[in-house]
Amino acid sequence: MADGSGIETKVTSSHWGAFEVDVENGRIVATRPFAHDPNPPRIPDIIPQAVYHHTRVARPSVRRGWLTSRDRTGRGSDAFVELPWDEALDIAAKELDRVRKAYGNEAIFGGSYGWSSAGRFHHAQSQVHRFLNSIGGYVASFGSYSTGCAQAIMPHVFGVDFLKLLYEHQDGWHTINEHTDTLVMFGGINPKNAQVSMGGITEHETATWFDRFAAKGMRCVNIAPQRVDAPEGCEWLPVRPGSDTALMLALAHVLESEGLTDHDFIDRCTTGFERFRPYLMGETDGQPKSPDWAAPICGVPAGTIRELARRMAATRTLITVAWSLQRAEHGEQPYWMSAVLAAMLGQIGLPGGGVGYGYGAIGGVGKSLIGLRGMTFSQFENPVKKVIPVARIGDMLRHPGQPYDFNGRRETYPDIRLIYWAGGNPYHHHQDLNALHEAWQQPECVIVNEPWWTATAKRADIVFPATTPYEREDIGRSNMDDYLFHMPQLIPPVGEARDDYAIFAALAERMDAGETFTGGLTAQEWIPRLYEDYRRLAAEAGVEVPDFEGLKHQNWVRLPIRDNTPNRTLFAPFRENPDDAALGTPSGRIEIFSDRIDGFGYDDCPGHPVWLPPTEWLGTATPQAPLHLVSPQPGDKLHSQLESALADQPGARPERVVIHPDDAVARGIADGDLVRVFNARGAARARALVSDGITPGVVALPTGAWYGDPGSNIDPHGNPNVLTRDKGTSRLGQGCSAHTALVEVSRADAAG
Ligand SMILES: Nc1nc2c(c(=O)[nH]1)N[C@H]1C(S)=C(S)[C@@H](COP(=O)(O)OP(=O)(O)OC[C@H]3O[C@@H](n4cnc5c(=O)[nH]c(N)nc54)[C@H](O)[C@@H]3O)O[C@H]1N2
Ligand SMILES: Nc1nc2c(c(=O)[nH]1)N[C@H]1C(S)=C(S)[C@@H](COP(=O)(O)OP(=O)(O)OC[C@H]3O[C@@H](n4cnc5c(=O)[nH]c(N)nc54)[C@H](O)[C@@H]3O)O[C@H]1N2
Ligand SMILES: [Mo]
Repeated sequence: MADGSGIETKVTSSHWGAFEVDVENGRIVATRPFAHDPNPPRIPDIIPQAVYHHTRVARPSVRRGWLTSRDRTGRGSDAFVELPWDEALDIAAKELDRVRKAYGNEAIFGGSYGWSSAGRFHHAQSQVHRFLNSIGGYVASFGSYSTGCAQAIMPHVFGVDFLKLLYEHQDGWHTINEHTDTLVMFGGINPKNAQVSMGGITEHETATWFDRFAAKGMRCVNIAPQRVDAPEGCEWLPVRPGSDTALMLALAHVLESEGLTDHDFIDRCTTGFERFRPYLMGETDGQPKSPDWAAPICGVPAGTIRELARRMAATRTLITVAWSLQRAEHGEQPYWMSAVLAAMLGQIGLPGGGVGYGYGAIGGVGKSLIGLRGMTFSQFENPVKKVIPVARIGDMLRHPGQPYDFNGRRETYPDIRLIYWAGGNPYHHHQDLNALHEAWQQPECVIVNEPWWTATAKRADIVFPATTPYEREDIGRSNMDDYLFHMPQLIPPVGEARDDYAIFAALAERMDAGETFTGGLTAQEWIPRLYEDYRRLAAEAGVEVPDFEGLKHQNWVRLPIRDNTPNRTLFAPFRENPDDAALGTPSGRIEIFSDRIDGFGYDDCPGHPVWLPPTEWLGTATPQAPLHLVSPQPGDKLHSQLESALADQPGARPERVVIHPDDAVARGIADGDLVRVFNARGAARARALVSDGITPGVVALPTGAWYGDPGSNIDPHGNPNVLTRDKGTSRLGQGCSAHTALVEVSRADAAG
C-alpha cells in the first residue's frame, strides 16, 4: 500500500517464506518479515542488494570461443560477447535444431535440476521441460538430490511413493505433540533447514513445536554429528557419520535379545523377519549386531544403546530420519533399517509412534493440510523415454553409451550433445566439481537461463538473462502451506532480463513450435486461467478462494485447510486391518526382506538391511585424509541463491568449517584461522569455526559458496563439492552421496 512517502509495500512469497517488500520509484529498497510468521527467517534481508547486484546477467551473452570456432574447452575461462536478443535467440534455436536433426532429441539433456524460484507459473523446470517437449523431447532425470536414494528404496519397503509418504501420510506435529513420549532423531531435526520448503512456507513452526515438546517433557534424542542438528534442549548423542545402520541394528539386537520385539505386529504386518533375524543375531556371519559390536563403529557407548532401546520399547516412540542419512553411500540401509526397527517396536500405525522421514528437512513436513490441486502448467508428454538418476549427470557425460544399473534395470547412458539448464546450479549441487568440469567439455553446446553469473552460467556457451520473481507476476502456492499469494510484479526487469516463458516462447517460435508451446496465450493470460482451474478444484474440495481479481486485491489469503486434530497417523488403517488396507508392496506388508531387491543381485543392496561400511568414513581414515566431511545446507540462505550479495559482506567468505577443538589443536588451528580443506579430489579455502558441538574427527562445511574459476588449485570461497565424491549411493538408488567424504584440514599459511 502507498503511505504517502512514495513507498509501496507488497507481500511476496518465496521458498523461504513470505515477506514484505518496499518499492520506491520502481526499485526494491527494503524487505521486512511477514507479520503472521512466528519465526521469520533472515534470508530475505539481502534481497535488495542481490536483485541489483553487479553479478546479474545484463544481456544475452555468447561465449567468445564457441561463437567464433565452436570451441568446447574454454568453458569457465572464456570471455562472453553480449548480443541483441534476436541474434542470440537465432543462434540458440539454430543450434538446438542442428543437434536434434543430427543426433535426435536423445542428444539433448534437459534434466535441468534445481530449486529455481517459488511461483507456480514461472517455475523454471516446468518451463524448460514444456519447451523441450514442444520441440521433440529430451533426456530427463529421476528423483532429486534431496531424496533420490529414498525415492528408490522406500517404495520397496512400504509400497508407497516416498514423497507421498512424507507429505500425506506421516504423523503431523499435532499427533506427535499429543502422543509421542520419546523422539529419536537420526540426523536431528534442524530448524535451520525448516526455514525453507519448496514452493513456499509461511508460518515457520518447527522451533515452536520443540518448545511445546520441551514443556510437556518429551524426551528428544538427537543422534547426529552436530549438536545444532536439533533445537537446544535436546539430548545429543554424537555419532560418526555413515554409521547409523550399525546403531539401528544394535537397538534392534537389544529388542530381540531381551524379548522386547513386538512379534504380533511382525507376524501381522511385515514379511521376511525370519530371513533378517539370523543376520541380526549373528547366525549367518558369526557376528551378533550387539551394542558391543556397534559401539566402536558409531561412537555411542554400548550402555547408552541398551538404555535407549529399552526406553524406546517402553514408551510411545517416534523414530525420525533426516534426509542427510540417505545422501551418503549405502544411504538405502539406514532408511530401510529404520523401518525394520520401527516394525520391531510394533508402533507403526499408532499415533505418535513408528517412523517418519525428513521432519525439519523442509518446513512443510509435519504440517497436516487438506491437499488442494491445480495451478499446474502442463509440461506435455516427453517423446524421449531416456531418464537418468538425477545425480548421475557426471557419469552420463563421461560414459556415453555405457551400461549402468538402477533399481533392478540395466540402462545405458545417452550420448549428450547439448545441455539446456534453467533454474538450477549444477556447479553448486553436484559432487566432485573438478571432475564435473572435465566432463562438461563433452557436449557441443550448453545453454543456460539464469538471473546471475553463477559458476554454471560462466560455464555455458549461451546465457539468457532470466528475471527474478520480483520482476514478474505469479501465484504463490504450495501443497505444504496453508497460504495463497498473488505475487505482484514489483519492479521492471533488471537489465534486459526476460521471463523464462518469454525466452522459450521466442525459441519455440523459431523452431516452428511457437503455438504448441504458448497455446496462443501470454503469461498474463495463462496465470488467471491456471488460477481459475485451481479455484474450481478448491471449490470441489469445499474450500472457497477469492477470484483472481479478488486475490490480486488482497495480495494473500490464509486457507482453511489445516487439520489441527492429533489424528494424522502413518498407516493407521493398515495396522488395524492389514488385509483390507494392504500396502502396495508385493506382499502387501512392510518388507523386512524383499524378494524383489534380493532378485536384483546387488552386493551393495542385498535382500534385507545390512551394515555396509562406506568407502570413506572414519573407519577407513588415512593419514592423508583423517577427517570425515559433512556438507550440510547453509543456514543463512537457500543453496547457492543470493550468494553474490551475501559473499560481499565482510568476513563472509571463505565459508566457515566447523572443527572439534581436539582436531584444531592437533593442527595448530585457532578459531577464525584461514584453513585449507583438501583431499585427492580438490581443495577449498575456509575459515575455522572451532566448536565442541561436533563429533571429534568430523568437520562440517556447508554448501552454497559459488565454485571459483578454473585454473586455481584451491576453491577460494569454500565450496565443499570440490571435495565430495561423485558415486551413486548404490546400484539400487544411484542417489547423491555427498555426505561420504574424507578430508584433511591444515592452516592455510602452513599448506600454502
Ligand atoms: N555437498 C553437498 N552438495 C549438495 C547437497 C549436500 O547436502 N551436500 N545437497 C543437494 C541438494 S539436497 C540440493 S536440492 C541441491 C540444490 O542445488 P540447486 O537447486 O541447483 O541450487 P540453487 O542454488 O537453489 O540453484 C537454483 C538456481 O536457479 C536460479 N534461479 C532462480 N530463479 C530462477 C528463475 O526464475 N529462472 C531461472 N532460469 N533461474 C532461476 C538461481 O539463481 C540459482 O542459480 O544441492 C545438492 N548438493
Ligand atoms: N536454510 C536452508 N534450509 C534448507 C536448505 C538450504 O539450502 N538452506 N536446503 C533444503 C534442501 S534442498 C534439503 S534437501 C533439505 C536437506 O535436509 P537434510 O538432509 O536434513 O539436511 P543437511 O543439512 O544435509 O543435513 C542435516 C545434518 O545431518 C547430519 N548428518 C550428516 N551425515 C550424517 C550421518 O551419516 N548420520 C547422522 N546421524 N547425521 C548426519 C549433519 O550434521 C547435518 O548437519 O534442507 C532444506 N533446507
Ligand atoms: Mo534438496
